[in-house]
Amino acid sequence: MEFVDETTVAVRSGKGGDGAVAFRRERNMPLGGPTGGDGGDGGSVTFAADRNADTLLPLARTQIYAARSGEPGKGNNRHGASAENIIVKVPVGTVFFESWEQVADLDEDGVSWLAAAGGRGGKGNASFATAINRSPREFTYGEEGTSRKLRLELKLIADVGLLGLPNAGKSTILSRLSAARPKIADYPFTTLQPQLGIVPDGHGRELVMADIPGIVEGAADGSGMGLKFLRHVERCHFLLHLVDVQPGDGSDPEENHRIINNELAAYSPVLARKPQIVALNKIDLTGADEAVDNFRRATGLPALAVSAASGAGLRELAIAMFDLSRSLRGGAG
Ligand SMILES: Nc1nc2c(ncn2[C@@H]2O[C@H](COP(=O)(O)OP(=O)(O)OP(=O)(O)O)[C@@H](O)[C@H]2O)c(=O)[nH]1
Ligand SMILES: [Mg+2]
Repeated sequence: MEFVDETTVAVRSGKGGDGAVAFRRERNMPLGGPTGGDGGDGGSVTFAADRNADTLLPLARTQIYAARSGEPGKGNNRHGASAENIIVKVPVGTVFFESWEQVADLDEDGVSWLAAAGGRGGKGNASFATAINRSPREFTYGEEGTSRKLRLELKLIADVGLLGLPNAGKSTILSRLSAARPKIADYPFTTLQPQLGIVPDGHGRELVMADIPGIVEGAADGSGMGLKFLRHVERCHFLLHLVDVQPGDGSDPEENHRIINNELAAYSPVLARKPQIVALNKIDLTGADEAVDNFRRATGLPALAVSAASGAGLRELAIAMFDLSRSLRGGAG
C-alpha cells in the first residue's frame, strides 16, 4: 500500500436536533399537556490509533469526515434519533495540528481523540412543564456542530532509527534482525519509504526499528528525497548508523559517516545528539579488516563490525542495541 505520512482533513460534527413543541390532544381541552420530545444529538468525529493502520492514505483520499445531524424531537414525547458517531482509524504515532499548533498526539495503540463533538439535541416543550406552567411553549434548538481543519503528520514510533547512505545494507540488516522482508538490491534508492521491523532479543523483549531511506549528501537542501523521513526518527531512543566499510563506488567510509551526521545536524540538533551505535557493514568483503581498523583509528569510535550477508557480528550488534536501550531507559525493560 502507498505510504502517506502527511495530509490534511476537514472534520465536521453534526448539529443537534431541535426540541419539539407539541401538546396532547384531548376532548374538551384545547391544549393538553406538553408532549414535545427532545432532539437527538449530532454525530461526533473521533480519531483512534490502530496498530493495524500503517498509512494516512485513506484519510488523504477522503479529505472530509462529516457526521450527520440529530433528528428533531417529535410529538407524543418521542425523542429524535441521535446521529451515528464517526470513528476514523489512524496509524499509531499520528500527530494532529490546527493552525500550526499541536492539538493531539495518538502515540499508543487504542488511544483516541474526540476532534469534533456532536451538538447536543435541544429540549422539547415537555421538559419545560411546571406546576405553574402546564402548557409551556418553550423549547431549545439543537447545538450547532463544529468544523475544524486539521493537518496530520505520522511520526512512526520506533525505538531505533536505522540510518546510512543508500546501498549501505540497511534493508539487509533489517531483514536479518527482524521478520521484515524489505526489497534488497545492489543499487541505491531501493527503499523508497520508511520500513518498520520488530527485533526480538529471544527473551521476550523487542525493539522496533525504522529503516529511514533516502539520506544523501545535500538532502537537507532538498537533494533526492530530502530529509522528510527524518521526522520518523525524532522519537527514537537511539540511532543505528550503518556504514558500508568498502563502498563499491570507491567512496570513503569515514566521509560517508560524516555526510550522514552532517545531514542529521542540518535537520535537527536534537536528532544529531541522539546516541548512535555505529556499525561497519560488509566485513565479508576482502580487505575489510584493514578498512575497519582505519575507520576506528580515524574516527576514534568503537564501531562494531558486521556482515548482514554472512551474519558475522549481528549477535553482538543486537546485544549492543538491547544494552543501550536498557541503559537509556534507566535500567528498566
Ligand atoms: N558483501 C555484502 N553485501 C551486502 C551486505 N549487506 C548488504 N549487501 C548488499 O548491498 C546491496 C545494498 O543492500 P540494501 O540492503 O538494499 O541497502 P540499503 O541500505 O537498504 O539501500 P537503499 O534501500 O538503496 O538505501 C545489496 O546488493 C546487498 O545484497 C554485506 O554484509 N556484505
Ligand atoms: Mg533499502
